[in-house]
Amino acid sequence: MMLIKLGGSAITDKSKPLTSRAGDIKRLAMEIAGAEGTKMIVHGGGSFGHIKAAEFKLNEGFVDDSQREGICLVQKDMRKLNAIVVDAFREAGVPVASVPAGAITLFDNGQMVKFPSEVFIHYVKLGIVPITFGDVVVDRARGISICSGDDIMLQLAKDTDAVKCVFVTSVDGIFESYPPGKDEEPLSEVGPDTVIRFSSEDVDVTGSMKRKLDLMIEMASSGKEVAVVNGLVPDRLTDALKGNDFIGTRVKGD
Ligand code: IP8
Repeated sequence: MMLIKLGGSAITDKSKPLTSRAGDIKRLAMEIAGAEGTKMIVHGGGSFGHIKAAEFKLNEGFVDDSQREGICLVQKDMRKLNAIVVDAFREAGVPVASVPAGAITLFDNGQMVKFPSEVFIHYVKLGIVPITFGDVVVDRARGISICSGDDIMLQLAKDTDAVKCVFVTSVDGIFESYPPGKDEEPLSEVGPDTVIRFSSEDVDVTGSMKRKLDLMIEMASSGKEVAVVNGLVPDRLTDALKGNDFIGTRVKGD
């Protein structure tokens, strides 16, 4: 089984509100359709999630009544993006079921405490690819939290027999510094001992590149093959899924 995260930057233009990369989404769905094996798909928020989530300060929890509108808007927009992704998979001939994280996930003080991976496993047994996404979720202590697609990837990696976890982004892999320098080449492999320079500039409502990398290392440490590829370049995802040599970064565990 493979877990694939379609990152928000690969499937949307993060600088323009509610702008999907429709052509890339269709191609990525075709690439995934072309790879043998069972799969679960997670996607990020990009400009359908992060812009309004930041505007309404949803990552601070429910602290103000004015956030009610933000919660509803972000959930609505994420479902719009999800419908675009679902349509692309259906066009590619893949039977898919949409499983919104906001409907099934419980957080407590910013941490995921309940996530029914069993539902996903069940869909896979039926021959259906479950698709979920980063979302606004309820939080026992804070009212609400933003659940990132990366949190979901980690949980599904723990609870399933996935052997491969591929993160699809809009850049060529993981770099030595964040933000990467002009003309900087990605690292072909990173692990717990790789020294990466992080600046505070690369942060969205679900956290920094450092947090994403820590989650990937945790997955790799539990024995999963973890890869980061550029989804805007045709066939990079195909190569990673099929086990070919690929351009991107392999994440190693300890
Ligand atoms: O893009 C965040 O998911 P991510 C989803 O995977 C929202 O971090 C609602 C901002």
